Amino acid sequence: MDRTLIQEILEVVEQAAIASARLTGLGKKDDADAAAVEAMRDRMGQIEMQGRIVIGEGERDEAPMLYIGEEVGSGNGPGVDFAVDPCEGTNLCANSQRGSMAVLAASDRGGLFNAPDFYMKKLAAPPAAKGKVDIRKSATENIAILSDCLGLSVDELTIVVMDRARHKDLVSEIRSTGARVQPISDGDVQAAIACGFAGTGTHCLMGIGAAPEGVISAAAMRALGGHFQGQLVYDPAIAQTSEWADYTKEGNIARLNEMGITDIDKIYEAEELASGENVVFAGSGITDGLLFDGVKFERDCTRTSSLVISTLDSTARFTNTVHIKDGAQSIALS
Ligand code: VTB
Repeated sequence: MDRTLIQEILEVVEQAAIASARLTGLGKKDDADAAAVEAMRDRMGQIEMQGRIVIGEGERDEAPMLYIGEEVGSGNGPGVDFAVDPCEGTNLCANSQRGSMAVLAASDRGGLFNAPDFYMKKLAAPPAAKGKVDIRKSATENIAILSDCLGLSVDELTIVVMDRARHKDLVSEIRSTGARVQPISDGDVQAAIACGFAGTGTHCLMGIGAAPEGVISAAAMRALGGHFQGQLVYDPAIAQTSEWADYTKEGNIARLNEMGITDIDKIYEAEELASGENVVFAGSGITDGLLFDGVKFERDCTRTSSLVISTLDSTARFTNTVHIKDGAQSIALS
């Protein structure tokens, strides 16, 4: 991968965000997702690369586009692996709530963990706490470490947790330390990455979300130097999700084994989930969020706000783009 790819990747997430944003608030999450998928795939097709989807919309037989293993790009140029989530937070987008975005992670061939469609216990924290907090420790211990590393009292810390039944005990424990809990209905990628930046008011993400999204978060946090660890969850009694109503622990373990994952309790560091020599994360807001705004449609232009984090040049670029419409007459400064 080289730096020219950064601009192309930015445009990929911008186009996906614009396509989804047209369906914001219509209550049609599948349509919003499909629009983002199509736009993302179209723009990827214009890139001079031998691209491959390693995390996408699902297996080939269940997803018409951006399925796992699909080749994208012109077919010439560098080999690039992609983990994509064209509309991360489809419910947020469908209900016009904060935090929905088009995201992807890219790396050299083999540089992204092929995460199964499982759940993942996650711990994300700022760079100052990297390697000091640990997913093996209790929430109480990690909160004390965070307070120390960040120079904040415990009651100044905000810990984001997805609002799910499975987190009842975790939330009670966090509250018992005096730290503040911020529940989110969806969108743990944005919450994880927000931990990487001072000033977002988000200090830590704890709890269980989806594994594929964990890889995208890990790529961003690795490039930022933030803390991210993940551990696959295979026990339906822990995941407590209706998605797994017909699944058993034994069946899930067998599925993992079939995928070649035998060390089922392994704790993955960000550098293992996103292990490539170079890693790029890109996200563009569909709705307004913690890190950037959503798409704004105006008479003469469409505005997008995005973030690209890259190890290629050690940058995190916040970009506002004005996409000028045909026949535009005047573009306001902001
Ligand atoms: C998780 C989380 C995502 O959806 O995938 C969640 O990682 C689904 O979790 O950010 P449940 O199955 O428990 O509802 C998101 O919140 C949005 O895609």
